[in-house]
Parts: sequence; structure tokens; C-alpha cells
Amino acid sequence: MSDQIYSPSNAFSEKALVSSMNDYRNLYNNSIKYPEAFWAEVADRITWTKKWDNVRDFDFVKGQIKWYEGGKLNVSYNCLDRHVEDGHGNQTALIWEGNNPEEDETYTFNELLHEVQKFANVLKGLGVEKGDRVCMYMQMIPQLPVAMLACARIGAVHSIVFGAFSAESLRDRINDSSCKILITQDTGVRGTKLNIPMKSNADKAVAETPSIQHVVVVQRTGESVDMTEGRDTWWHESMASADAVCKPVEMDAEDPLFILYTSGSTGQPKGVLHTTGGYLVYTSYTHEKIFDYKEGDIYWCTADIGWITGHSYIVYGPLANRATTVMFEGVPNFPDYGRFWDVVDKHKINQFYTAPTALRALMKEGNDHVTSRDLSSLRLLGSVGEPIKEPEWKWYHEIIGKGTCPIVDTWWQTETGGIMLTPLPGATPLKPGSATFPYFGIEPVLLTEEGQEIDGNNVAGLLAIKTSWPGQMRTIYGDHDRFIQTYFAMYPGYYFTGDGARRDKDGYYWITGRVDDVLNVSGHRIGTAEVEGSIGKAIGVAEAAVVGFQHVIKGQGIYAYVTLMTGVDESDDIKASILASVTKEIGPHSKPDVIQFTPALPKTRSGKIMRRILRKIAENELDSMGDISTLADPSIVQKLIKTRPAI
Ligand code: 7RM
Repeated sequence: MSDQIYSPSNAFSEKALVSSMNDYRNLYNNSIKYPEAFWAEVADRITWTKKWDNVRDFDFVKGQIKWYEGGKLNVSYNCLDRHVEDGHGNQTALIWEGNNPEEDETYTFNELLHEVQKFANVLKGLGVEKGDRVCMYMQMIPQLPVAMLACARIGAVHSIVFGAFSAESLRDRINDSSCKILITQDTGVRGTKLNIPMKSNADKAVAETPSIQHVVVVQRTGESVDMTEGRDTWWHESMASADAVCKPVEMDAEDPLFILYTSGSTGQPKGVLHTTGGYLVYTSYTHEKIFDYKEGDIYWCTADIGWITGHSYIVYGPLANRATTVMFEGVPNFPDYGRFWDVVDKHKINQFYTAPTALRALMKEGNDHVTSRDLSSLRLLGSVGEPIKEPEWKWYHEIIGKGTCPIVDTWWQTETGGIMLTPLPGATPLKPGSATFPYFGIEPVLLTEEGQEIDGNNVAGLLAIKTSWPGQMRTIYGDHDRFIQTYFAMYPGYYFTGDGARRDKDGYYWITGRVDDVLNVSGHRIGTAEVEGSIGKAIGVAEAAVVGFQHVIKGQGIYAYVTLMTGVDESDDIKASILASVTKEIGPHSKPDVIQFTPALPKTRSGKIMRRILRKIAENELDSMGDISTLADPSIVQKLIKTRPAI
């Protein structure tokens, strides 16, 4: 932990939307004291076809959350039409930067609206109606945001499955929410991978998804793929004949906008459901103030749209604000480790938002990749997805930001819809590694294990939120009871985040990480139970237990303890088949970094695996093992220590 404090420069503060801690505190206190008046005023930033009757209504015991009830609006209208109507149709809305540095495209608001209306008509032609679920399994290509906004236009609910997920994962997600349509692409390109088999994975999934009626295929690479007569259509062919006018459907504030699956502590991913009005208000409001977005700025968030960060801060928040938003198909190290900085230079990026894992990977390659590029357009830097530690914070600040760009370390979750803890760049004195203070309207608390609020400063506990905010998820699709159990039942009256946090002597929040069985690997959220399940499917495996360990680049690595069936010997072949099984069941991003075979797992007499011990061994913290007397067979601990592989 650093004691050094980095205050915003006068030059930045003077021009900032929130320019002092005094302004922050006044606005914040007001937002907490008069939440209804506050959020009513904020909601005026978007266009409603009918005003709401009631600003908010929530009950954290029943898990009932409503914002702007009775209000009517359309998200695609708010992200596109209204900017065109206001005379900004020729402004660039979207810059697409391809994997290949020579490929890019720009879309004005006029052009994006044109594509969205046409694709909305394509969807209608395929029988999609308001409330139907549409799945998207794509890489970072412009048709992805087009399809999202087209869904929003006609009231269809999108469910995006990150393009690195396997056919099995895709199948399960499609089935969980019975999607009617799947949108994918022939093959994908990413870094040195020039033929990612998107359509063929989609075909494998769709073989076992009775609800899918049609598959729309974008031609990205021109690679030949199988097309099933009557079921599959090419994006470009249906677009060629689609009508260019499609009126936005008037939606209720609480109509669903999208489902996004995320990992929890059980094996079954949760379909996080977000709705229309509150989500748009919250993402646009946070995007503007936290990134200090001003007209004409070029804003780049490097996330994949397959995760919540891309939904909220590449597509919906920025476009609602009439921002120019950049999307990138590639990876930070292709063609070389300077790619991010090439893109910053090429498109003259003003706000740059990325994950600490990317910074660590780039930092270790040295500064030549940075200093050889012109980064003078940068005004602000952002971080998301995991704690940013001091070394990469300082590197980001000094080498990328040349000591002058504020860094916003933004803490939030798929479930929160938008940023919850964050500095305001023109106001907040920064401490490297701290997400600092709550955003307007957000009431964080620290709880004891028993659910008591911990007052004062210089304390630590479980991070929970006391009152609702407009971007909050509304339910787990198809399982409201699980929604209540996961987020509200344990600590009645609070939304429980699953994270631990510390509040330091000055009231700054420091996230200490998940307190449940969820890992954060390269900023990707991975449930240990899912990984265990997929290891268990490899032939010869009897049982698996997965924990995280500190990893220099990934933040957390995946450490798997595996017991084999009697008669099966440990071998590299078994290891390979375990890795193959995880890749097949979930995707390559969930592959364990370490596999340790063991004759048995440390279990209590009632058969519960003691993960605390497994974590200690994975972290190589062998002299602080704690009490092991409740184990059925304590001698297993020494065996595990002895056979621990060197990492
Ligand atoms: C946006 C996103 C959520 C989990 C969350 C935390 C961790 C996210 C930060 C962070 C420390 C941050 N959604 N997390 N941001 N930890 N500092 N600034 O990542 O649903 O995929 O993950 O990520 O543990 O609970 S997510």
C-alpha cells in the first residue's frame, strides 16, 4: 500500500465536469439524502416518450427492484435517432479497429442507425417479437453492436456469449433462456489466430438447442462454412433486401434489455437480467462523469463486448452520450506489444479504459513499445476488472499517462450494471490501488460475517450496498429464488457483492477480492465449481478441487487438485485430457495453470473439502496452515505439501 496521494492537476480540474472534492461531496450527500429527486433529475438526460410515475421502488428482502416505473422509452432511439434528430448524424459514432492494423471502419450516427434499422427488420422477418431472446456468439466485429441495438429497437432481449466460450457453454446458455435466434460469424480473427471456428462451434451447439429457429451468419473472413438450408442465413444477403426503416418500439422502463451470463459459486452460470430505463440512465450518467466525457472526445474501452464492461462502456453508456466509441477486434500483443499505443496514436484516443492484467502483460515487455508511439492525445486512463496493484498503477500513470492523466480505478460487477466505486477524475485525490469513493447515489457498507454494519474508518469487512441504484440487475433469468438466495438472503436488507473490502483511515475503499468461490483470471470471472465440473468429465478423473493463486500476469491463476480413479496412473496424457476437457466444456480461458495429482483431497469428517488448506498450499504459504485437526485424515496435508509442483 502506498501513502502517496496523487491529486488531480489544476489544468484537469478546471475543465472537469466535477472539479473538486467539495462538489463531489455536496452532490453525493444530496444524492443520498434525496434519492428520488436526485434520480429523477438524472433521468432527464435521456429521452422518454412517457415520463415515469414512480422513481424507485425496491425491497431487498423480496428481491424486487423497480426504477422509473410507468416510464416509456427505447434504448436504440436514445443511442441513435435522437442524436441524428439533434443534427449530429454525421458525427462518428463507432470506430472499429480490426485485428489487422490496416483494417478499420467508421460509422456515423446516420450510418449506424441505417444498419440498425435494417437489421431490426431482418430480425422481424425471422419472426423475432418483443420479449424474444436473441443469442449472439461473435468476435469484436461491428455487426455485434448493430445486432444489440437492433434487438433493443424491437424489444428483443439479447444474450451475448463471449466468443471464446465452447460449443457446450454456448448450448447451455441458449437453452437456459430459450433463445429463438443465434447470430454468429463464419470464423474469427484475433491476434495470430486467423480462423477461430465460430460457425462450426455454433453448429455443434445448435444441434442441441430446440428453441433456435434461425442462425444468422456474418461473413467476416470468407472462410467456407456449412450452411443449413432453411435454418441459416447470411447477414449480408438478408441485409441487402431489408427495408431501411424500422420504428423503435416503445418499451416500459422495466422491460428486459439483455441477459448476460456470469459465474457464481455453483457450477451453473447465472443469467443476469438488466432492464431498459434504469440501466440506460445509470450507464450513461456514470460514463459521462467518470470518464469526464466531453463532446468530440474519442473514447476507447478495450474490453470485449461479450462481458459487461463492453455492454455498458463500449455500447450503451457511450452511445447514449453521443460519444465516439472505439471497438477493437485484436489483442494487445499483435502484431507487437505496442498495438494499444498504435491505436491510441492512430485514432487520437482521449480516454483509455483497460484491465490491470493487460497492463501487467505490457509492462513486462519494457517501455520501448510505449515511448516509440505518440500518446499525447490521452487525457484520462481507466482500470477495471480486478485490483490494480501499485507497480502497474505507477507504470500506467508515469509511462502511459506521462504523470498527467488521472487514473479512474472503477469497481463494479456484471450485477451492478455500471460503475459503483470510483474516483471522479477532476476531484478525487488518488491512492494507487484504491477504487476510492462511492459514485453518486451509491451507499456501500462493510459488514461483519454476522451481518452487522461496521462503522468508522480503518476497518475491513464484506462489501454490501444498502439501497438500490438504477443499474442494478433485476433478477436471475428464470430463477428469481436464486437471485434472492445469492444476493439478499445472507445479509437481509443489503445487496451482497461477494467481495471483501477495507476502508482506510481517510475513508478510501480498497477491494480485497472475492470472498466466495469465484476467481478473477486475467479480469475474467471464473467459477471454481464450473472448472471442477469440467475437469471431472475427463476420463480417469475421480474428483477435482480448484482454487486460485497469485499469478504475476493474470492476477489469479487456476490451481487444480485432481484425484484419479483407482488403477489410473498420473501422466502427461491425463493432464492433456484434463486441459482438453476444460477447453471443450467451458473454453480455453478457464484452463488450469497448475494440476497437482493427489491420492485424496483434504476433507472434514462430514466430507466437505477444506479449500482454505488447498489455497494455502497453492499460494505456497506452508507455515500458516491453521487448524487441520477437523480433517478426516490430517496426514493428507503433508502429502500435498511434499508433492506440490514448483511454480
Ligand atoms: C466489471 C467486472 C466482478 C468482480 C468484482 C471484483 C472484481 C472488478 C474491480 C474489481 C478490484 C476493481 N464485472 N473487480 N473491478 N476488483 N478493483 N476496480 O469486472 O462481473 O466480470 O467481475 O471483479 O471481484 O466482484 S465482473
